[in-house]
Amino acid sequence: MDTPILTEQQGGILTITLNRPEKLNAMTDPMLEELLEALKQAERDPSVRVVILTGAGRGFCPGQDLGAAKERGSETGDYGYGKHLRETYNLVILRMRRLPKPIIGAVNGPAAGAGMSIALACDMRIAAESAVFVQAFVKVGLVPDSGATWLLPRLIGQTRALELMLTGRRVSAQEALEMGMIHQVVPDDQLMSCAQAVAQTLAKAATKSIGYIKRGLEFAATHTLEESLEYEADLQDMAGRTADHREGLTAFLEKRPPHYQGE
Ligand code: LHQ
Repeated sequence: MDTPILTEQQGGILTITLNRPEKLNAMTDPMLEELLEALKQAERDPSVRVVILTGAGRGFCPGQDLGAAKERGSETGDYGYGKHLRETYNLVILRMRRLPKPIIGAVNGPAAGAGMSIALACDMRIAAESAVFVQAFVKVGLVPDSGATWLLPRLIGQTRALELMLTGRRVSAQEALEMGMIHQVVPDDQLMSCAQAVAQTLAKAATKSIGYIKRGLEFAATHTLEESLEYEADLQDMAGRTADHREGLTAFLEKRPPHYQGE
């Protein structure tokens, strides 16, 4: 197999491309390992301000490679899917949600099963017109995983999430937009330029502030208002001490655009 994950950095934008186009980028162990490594590198490297995640060819990601899953002996029960999830997908999803930098999912084609979960774990989702979203798990006798049970109802509500999970039907990019699952639908040939344009704006933003916004929303999703007010105050303490906040204030008072360094 060729390199299963491609990475390319231009300015502050790191593009991670799932690269197994002949199988719509179905996930294998090496892909999951390399994706995790690329996310760790994005976190470590201060020059990375934004991540774009996309797929090579006509697919985004149809989830676990079902051929590989079968080969590993799932039918005889000597290989546990739970262990596999805990050691691979779960780490990827947590790493994405906790990355203190924005991730834009440029969904270029089918996002199914755990591949849809990976799209949902991005902070923003821009989809090509021809992309589809599929809660495929039920179609192969499995359950939504890789964060789908947590992420999808929060985006589109329990009623719609349950319907998609129970039927496993294909949802077009347009319908996903109407449901509030994604942020934008664009013509196929404009997907990457649109994702780049959003990324360029975010790459010039106050990166620490964005990291704290992600943390605040994640915390609030599982805590009370009182706890969230406390957490907001802690985050605001930290944001208030950043160089970018000082620059934001100075720029405002000097009536000029701010120049954020991500510090
Ligand atoms: C695939 C796959 C695929 C291999 C398309 N595998 N080849 C996590 C961890 C541990 C254990 C278990 O589960 C999980 C979570 C999961 O992700 S389970 C859910 C796995 N995903 C699915 O069930 C989705 C299966 N795929 C589809 O439903 C369709 O392929 C979609 C809707 C994604 C796209 O449909 P089409 O655009 O009509 O394309 P296609 O079906 O013709 O697929 C193109 C090729 O990609 C084809 O190969 P071929 O050699 O015949 O051209 C497919 O076999 C291959 N492919 N998904 N998951």
